[in-house]
Order: sequence, then C-alpha cells, then structure tokens
Amino acid sequence: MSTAPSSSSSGIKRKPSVIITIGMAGAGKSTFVQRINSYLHSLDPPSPPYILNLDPAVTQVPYEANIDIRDTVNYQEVMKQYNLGPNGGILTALNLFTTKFDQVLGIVEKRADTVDHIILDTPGQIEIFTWSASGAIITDAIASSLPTVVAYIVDTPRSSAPATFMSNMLYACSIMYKTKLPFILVFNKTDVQPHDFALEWMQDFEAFQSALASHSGSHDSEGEPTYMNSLMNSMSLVLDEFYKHLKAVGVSSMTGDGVKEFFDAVEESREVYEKEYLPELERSRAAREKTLQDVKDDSMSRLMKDLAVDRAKNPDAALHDRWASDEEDDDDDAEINIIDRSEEPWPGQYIDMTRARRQDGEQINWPRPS
Ligand SMILES: Nc1nc2c(ncn2[C@@H]2O[C@H](COP(=O)(O)OP(=O)(O)OP(=O)(O)O)[C@@H](O)[C@H]2O)c(=O)[nH]1
Ligand SMILES: [Mg+2]
Repeated sequence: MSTAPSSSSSGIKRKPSVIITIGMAGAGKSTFVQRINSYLHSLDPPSPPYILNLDPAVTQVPYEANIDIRDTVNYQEVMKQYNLGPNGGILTALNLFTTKFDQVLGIVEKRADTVDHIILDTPGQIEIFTWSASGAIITDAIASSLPTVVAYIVDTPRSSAPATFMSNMLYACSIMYKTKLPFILVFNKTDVQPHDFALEWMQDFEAFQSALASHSGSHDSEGEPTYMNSLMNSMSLVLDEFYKHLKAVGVSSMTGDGVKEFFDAVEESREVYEKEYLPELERSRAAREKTLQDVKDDSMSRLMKDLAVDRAKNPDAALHDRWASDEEDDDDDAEINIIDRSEEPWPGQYIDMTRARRQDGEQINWPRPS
C-alpha cells in the first residue's frame, strides 16, 4: 500500500480517489461509470481509472472492468445451488465475493501508484449493497485505505414529483449516515430534465412545500392537507439539515454534461474525507482496539487465576499442560483467486459452488439470506 502523502508537489504520487456509485435501479449508474471512464481517458494526458464491477447479475456493462465480480462468482449457479430468487442470488454472490475482498484490496492497493481514480459500480438493487453486511465490509475496507466518496445517482426525470423526490432523498440520507462518507448527489439524465427544480427544493424548503401543496392529491375531500402531505412538510425541515452537508451536481451520462463539475466535487470531497472521515475512523479504530484489549486482558487474567488454582491442586499434571507449537492452521481457501483483467488471462476461475454445497448427512446449516 502506498503511504505517500496526498501531495503531488512533493513529487510523491498521491493516493487515488475511490468513487462508489450507488443509486436506485435504472438510475444510470453503469452509464455514468462509462461516461466518467471515457472523460478520464479523454484528459490530456489520459488518466484511465481502475474499475470494479460488483453487479453479478448484469449481462453487459458499457465499460471494460478491471475486476469483475462475474469472473469470480457465477450468479446463475448461486441461484440454482442455494435455491434462491434473483435478489437472494445477487446478495449471496456478493457475500461470496466479499470473502475474497482482501485479495481485491491487495490488487487495488498495488494499483494505487499508477491510477488517480478507482470506480465501483454496484448492483441495481440498491438495498443489496447498502443494507448487506458485504456492502458495508466492502465500503469500510476500501474507505479505510483510500480517500473515498459516495456518488449517489438520482434519476432526475423520475424524481420530479415532490413525493418521489423526498423518498429518494431520504434514502440518500440513510446511506450517508450509514457510511459516514463524503457524499455527492449526482442528478443524472439532465438531458431529459434539467435539475434546477431539485437544487431549488434543496436550498429553499418553502419552495418544496409550495410544490407539494400544488401537487394533486395533497389535500383530502374537505380541503385539509392529507397525512402524507403534513408528514412530507415536516420531513422537508429535517432534510434541510441533511442538504447542508451535501454537494449536488447535475450530469447527463448520455451527453457528458456536468462531468467536469462532478470531478471538481470529488476533489473537494477528498478534503472532507481527510478532515472528517479519517480522524473519526482512527478514533473508532482506537476505541475498538481498546475494547478488544480490555476483553483479552480480562480473560487472560481469569485464565491465569484458574491455572494457578489447578496447579496448586494438581502439581503433577501441571508438568504436561503445554501444547505443541509446530501445529499450524490450515488455510484451505487460498486457491480461489480474484482476477485482475488487466494482468491475467481470463475467463476466470469461479468460486467452486460444489464445495460449498451441503453433503448428505452433513449437519451444516448454510444460512439463507433474509
Ligand atoms: N437520457 C438519458 N438516459 C440515460 C442517462 N443515463 C442512463 N440512461 C439510461 O438509463 C437506463 C439505465 O441505465 P443504466 O446505466 O443501466 O442504469 P443502472 O443504474 O446501472 O441500472 P441497474 O444497474 O440495472 O440498476 C439505460 O437505458 C440508459 O441508457 C442519461 O444521462 N440520459
Ligand atoms: Mg448497472
């Protein structure tokens, strides 16, 4: 891993920025990744990013991924073997891939000296990445090693109704508070509908409330505001605070409009990462280590007390209470390797599902994802 400080003036390569694209199904995540990929290629000099596709179910991606989950896990096979539906299949495929994420991180860190951007494309079903243990593990692992930003892709034309806009923003809010990472709202598809209305609603909650009031269905038959209307009015006040912590850019992944502004926002987010996320990460890491150490010290002192009592009771047995030091743990999963497409020939090597399958009579319960 590069330990270089983030400064190019000192002549040492600064760490690359990681961009995690998250968004509702069909918001345009993959198209956006393709667009920023081609923008980075078109720079002078070109600065090709390193791209990871984490969507196991996608049939075609519009860019060339350097690491593709589909090379490691066969999603169709996972569905069959575990008797799962499409969402359970994606979730389980992501879980299996996450068991190998230390290898991915190793490859990515090796590339940190040669690339300026690392981009992650996530599965279409947003909750699979944002609410699963694997999504959190992947996000935390990468963010604790490199400056990371979440690009939350919004389908602008589909968010033009106040109620849809608000539910999308609430989702964004929950992801921001869960990851605690710098956050950029990317209003995509501005070629279809400009995002001015969204900016106005974010800057002025009264504008949002009046849009809400004029929207059909906001009043009941007696002319009173509906329950939903009152709820959204109050929520808009709550979200006002959330909007203050955000950067918002309008982008068209189709035409390339706004991509430069997006990268300006990524650059600003690096500072937020370094000033806010990193110190917080170090604080929580130190707290976790202290708790662990306390638990270890406590159990060690109890063990020593027990041993002392045992030895006092039975001095002969105390001579034999040693265990052989030359026994080592077997690490039997070392043979499945993550493929860096830019280095290795592929098609790749899949995680062998037949080894994961339950044998007859074996009393193992493979947990079904809920
Ligand atoms: N007009 C327009 N269409 C877009 C834009 N970005 C994406 N699309 C279209 O939106 C649709 C969905 O795009 P994808 O990139 O597959 O979206 P996604 O979020 O990756 O989808 P999933 O991974 O399936 O959730 C495609 O038909 C794209 O062509 C844009 O900026 N403008
Ligand atoms: Mg996609």
